[in-house]
Amino acid sequence: MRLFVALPLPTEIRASLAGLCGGIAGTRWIEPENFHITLRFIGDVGRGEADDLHTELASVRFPEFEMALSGIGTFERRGHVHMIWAGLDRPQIIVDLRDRIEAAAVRAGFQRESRKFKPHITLCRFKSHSMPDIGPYLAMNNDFSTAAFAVDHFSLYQSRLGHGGARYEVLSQYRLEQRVYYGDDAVAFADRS
Ligand code: 3AM
Repeated sequence: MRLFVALPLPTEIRASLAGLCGGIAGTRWIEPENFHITLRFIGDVGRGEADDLHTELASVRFPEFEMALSGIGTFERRGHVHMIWAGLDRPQIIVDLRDRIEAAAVRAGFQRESRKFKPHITLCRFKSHSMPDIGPYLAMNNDFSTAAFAVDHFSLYQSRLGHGGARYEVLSQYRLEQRVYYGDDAVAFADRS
């Protein structure tokens, strides 16, 4: 099983992202149902490792929060743009959540991830030999943003690689801690015990 841990995105947010997917020839855009924010790539594991990971992910405590998507950008590899992504308005909270998930993965017996974590939503990827001019696309979509939305769970995904690209299947969902609201201010978290 090829696994990863990610935040799913609401339907209306994925619809907004789908509006960004066009206008560059010769690239493969991510299918709207596949948009997500990867928190931890796990890789190929057996049932035992997956069970241990699931147990530790279920013990993660982190308060639910709100965020919006904001901006687009690129990642480069060996001097070539290799993907375009959409960004987030609160990257630090995603980094904090990913740190809890990283700790859970390490408790489950996985090696600590050494690559720097840069939260993003992949929109498309390029092959290095076919790099179109993406300047106009970036200029046109630079001010992309969405309304804020609630993040109340994260998910364990299985990636199945096929001819038409990867298909993602949710294996399990993990609820974030609910806030208790007194008036307008969230001052405590619900005790789920
Ligand atoms: O969220 P995105 O689409 O950017 O690129 C893969 C994808 O990222 C990444 O894990 C996500 C779900 O497949 N990925 C694939 N192989 C990886 C690896 N060996 C990897 N991330 C880190 N190391």
